[in-house]
Amino acid sequence: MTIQLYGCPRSRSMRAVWALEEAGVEYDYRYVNLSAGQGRQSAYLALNPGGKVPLLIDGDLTLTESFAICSYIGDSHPDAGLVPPVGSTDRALYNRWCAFVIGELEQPLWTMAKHRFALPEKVRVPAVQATAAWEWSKAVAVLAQGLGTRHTMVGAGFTAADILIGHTLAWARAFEVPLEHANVADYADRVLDRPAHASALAREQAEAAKAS
Ligand SMILES: N[C@@H](CCC(=O)N[C@@H](CS)C(=O)NCC(=O)O)C(=O)O
Repeated sequence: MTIQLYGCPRSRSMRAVWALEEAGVEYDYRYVNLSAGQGRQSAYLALNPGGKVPLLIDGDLTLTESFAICSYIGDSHPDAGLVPPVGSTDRALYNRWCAFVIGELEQPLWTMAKHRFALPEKVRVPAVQATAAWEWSKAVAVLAQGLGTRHTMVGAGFTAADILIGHTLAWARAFEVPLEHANVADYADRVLDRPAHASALAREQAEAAKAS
């Protein structure tokens, strides 16, 4: 059965679509128009009670969380080399950097987004932007140090850790948040220049346009 990927342009579903494109997997894209509230409609909540994207369905498996989805795509398509082998040092480091993205790197950007537009206006706190910028500086400094002169974040080649980090750096650029470190900026240019990233962007946009 063909994989179904539920997503929306300019969201974290880009990570899952990018991984599918890197792995050369065929998939049906299901557009969830978040701004129109489709993520909160009962049909979608029945699939994902969290109401969020990305969501992947593969046969009996229904999976949320971009980190888990990217790793699943990599594990189930080992030839793509998107995840290091289970039990290896590189797999441990891969898990470390993916968890760092979710728990540390993206959090200041998410705080900025929540207090700029995502939360109801009455509970937004404009002053938190400066705190989030400070937290971003700390997190991106850790990334810069871990990256050093490496070409990719883990092991010898491109992995889904680069997808999660690359997407988050593109998110920072979209928010006009500086990457602050030359090695991080060069790395972002490099990973975002991959053909699979361009295909993923084009697919999400085309599917959204088709559904509108
Ligand atoms: N931790 C989740 C976060 C998913 C998430 O927050 N997705 C946002 C879009 S980037 C969403 O669907 N928001 C809709 C909502 O909260 O109603 C992941 O990494 O997949």
